[in-house]
Amino acid sequence: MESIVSKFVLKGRISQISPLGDGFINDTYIVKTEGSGQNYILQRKNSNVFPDVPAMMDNIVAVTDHIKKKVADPERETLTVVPTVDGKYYYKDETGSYWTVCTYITDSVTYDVAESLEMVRQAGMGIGRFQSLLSDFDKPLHEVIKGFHNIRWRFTQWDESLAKDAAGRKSGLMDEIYFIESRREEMLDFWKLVENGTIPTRVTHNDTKLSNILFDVNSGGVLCAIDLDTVMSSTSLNDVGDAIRSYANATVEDDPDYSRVYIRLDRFEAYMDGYLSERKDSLTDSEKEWLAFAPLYITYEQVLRFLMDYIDGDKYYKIKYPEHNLVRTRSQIALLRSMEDNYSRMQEIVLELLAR
Ligand code: GN1
Ligand code: MG
Repeated sequence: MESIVSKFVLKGRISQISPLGDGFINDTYIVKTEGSGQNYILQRKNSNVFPDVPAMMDNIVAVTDHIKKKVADPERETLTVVPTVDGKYYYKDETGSYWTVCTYITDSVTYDVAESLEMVRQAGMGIGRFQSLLSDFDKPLHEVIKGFHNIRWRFTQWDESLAKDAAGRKSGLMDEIYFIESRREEMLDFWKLVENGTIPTRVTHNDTKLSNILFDVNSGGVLCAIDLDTVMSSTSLNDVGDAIRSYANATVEDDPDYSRVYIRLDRFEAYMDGYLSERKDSLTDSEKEWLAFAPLYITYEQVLRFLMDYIDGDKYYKIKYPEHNLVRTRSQIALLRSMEDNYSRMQEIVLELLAR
């Protein structure tokens, strides 16, 4: 690994390289150095998930350069990608794996479960600010994962996956498959509004779960959104929806005790409050109208993706035990049911916040 790190322009002498975090997709390491005060994040990007890493890094560098020009502290308020000695933003090793490095932002921390309402509110502000900073970004972005949050495309994959039944698991999953099918039209109806432009397309993060937001250890405030792998054009509603999916869940997203899974409306409100304090004046009427639905859409998509991966034989997400994707599926179904039960209250909360 040291020989890989040596391909990048790092300050200081490498003293330690160790695994970091719990990402579902990439392999992440922290690289500690001596003599420079600067540590780094090294990642092996998952080429199964990201077929074109150079295009992905193009997106990330363009977006972070844009943000850096606008913020007070460009080293802490967005990621800094570190180039290789030959001026690229990735290194491809002999086995074909792609590696990237960015700086480790000191005195920063991430969380898997929200610890306070204020933290949730800060995170809402953080994503709102991320979207505002990129509202005038006008370069085209590569579509690094085809149809990432496009449920029409997800259904195409889903139908193929069911037809193939690669792992022979389908027959034991009738309740879960029925759950997906019974909501297919409702989700497509929402997506049609994105397709026909009623809901606008913007630069979005697309993976706004809690652990992808960096907080300042000392102030507790949000520093920036990290894991920019999926920065693309989509509806901003997805960023809000995916955040609520993790911030407002009373427990972790793969809790096997489904009785612990439900949407906390106080956290939903705190997140929306923070988000709207940044974005209220910039959202269109259609975005405001569908804001409360966004968490249902993205949680549904997540159920479909976890279940599809289980049906496919666990090819996409890293798993920690054989039934992990099924547990994730069922846990997220419990969350979606809770959102459905509370949907009218969620709509009221959004209206109250917009009226303030
Ligand atoms: C993945 O990369 P990571 O672990 O932050 C996934 C997201 C899912 C999430 C579920 C590229 O996110 O879409 O919502 O797991 N990222 C990709 O926890 O598929
Ligand atoms: Mg990711």
